[in-house]
Amino acid sequence: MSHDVKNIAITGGAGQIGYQLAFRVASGQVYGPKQKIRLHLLEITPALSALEGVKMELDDCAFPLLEDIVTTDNPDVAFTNADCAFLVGARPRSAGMERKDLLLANAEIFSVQGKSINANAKKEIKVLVVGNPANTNALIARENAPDINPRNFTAMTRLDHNRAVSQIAHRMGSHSSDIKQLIIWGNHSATQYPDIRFCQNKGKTVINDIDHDWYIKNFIPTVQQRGAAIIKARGASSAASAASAAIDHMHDWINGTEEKNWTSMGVMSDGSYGIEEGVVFSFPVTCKNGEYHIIQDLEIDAFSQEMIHATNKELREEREGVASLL
Ligand code: NAX
Repeated sequence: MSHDVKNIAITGGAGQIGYQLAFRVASGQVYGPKQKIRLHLLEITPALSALEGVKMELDDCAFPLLEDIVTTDNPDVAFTNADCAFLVGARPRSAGMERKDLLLANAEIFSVQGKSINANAKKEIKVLVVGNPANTNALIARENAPDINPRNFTAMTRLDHNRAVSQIAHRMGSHSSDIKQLIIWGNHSATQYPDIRFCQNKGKTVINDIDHDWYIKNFIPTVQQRGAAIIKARGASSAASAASAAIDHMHDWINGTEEKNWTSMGVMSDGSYGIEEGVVFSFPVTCKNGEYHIIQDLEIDAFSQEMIHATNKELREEREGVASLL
């Protein structure tokens, strides 16, 4: 591992997820225990005072790997020489706001940030979009960064993946680390398809030990609706688990996925599994040497085809909704 300082940008640094993520990144959980890092935290102007408080707390942790903390409301400062970026800050839906308006409000944020990344970040930057609608926001950022490899823009479905792993582990009476080869296909939304057809528990395929009715009527909706269930229970949306998934996503992309396992990442569609180019779609991937590779040639049965089609259709509609910014 190189000993130069890595610049890590986090947008929405004073938000719920930012407040979890910044500390875990600063403690070395993305690049490992030897890599010095510099945090670049971006916020909107009214949140700069709260962001200053986050900076004060980061200082108070005296993290051995943290060289410096930059706080700013200027994307061009935040993305300067960035090695990786977590795009978390986004516009929440306000009362009476249509989904279409939310899509457009966020599209503007991510088009500005895409341009700024293009102009200021390192060309090999790795970008993870967490802010919703994450897949389409990643598409917009990527389309506005023509000088950066489109493969470097990804969206987060790792939280859905981790949620699904945990549900299967509970069902099988196993530990989550025993559960491998699960897949989240498509959009980070209620149309996502959590697929356990290839999933293994301690090296053994689980599908034959899982009640089909439970899989269809309980497991799939539980994973799809988990975000809403957390809001109901906690009175606030998932934050620590979202930050944890963001760390997992970036860690595995940089350092590689574990042997004999894969993960789910929202990545540029390239025709794999009939998903034509033009959307950011969650696929099963392995990562090695800082690159991801979509697992190829998995069999797609009629039910899976239907589910994958539905989530692809939603992503194409989202794309239509922001066409003016592409
Ligand atoms: P918060 O509202 O707590 O924080 C968002 C922060 O972003 C705020 O501090 C806000 O001032 C800042 N912000 C807004 N616009 C900005 C801009 N243009 N530049 C920089 N900062 C900006 O939301 P939080 O709970 O942290 O969630 C952040 C985003 O993650 C939301 O869009 C949320 O929907 C999304 N999520 C995505 C998940 C995923 O799996 N992909 C799961 C968790 C989460 O729901």
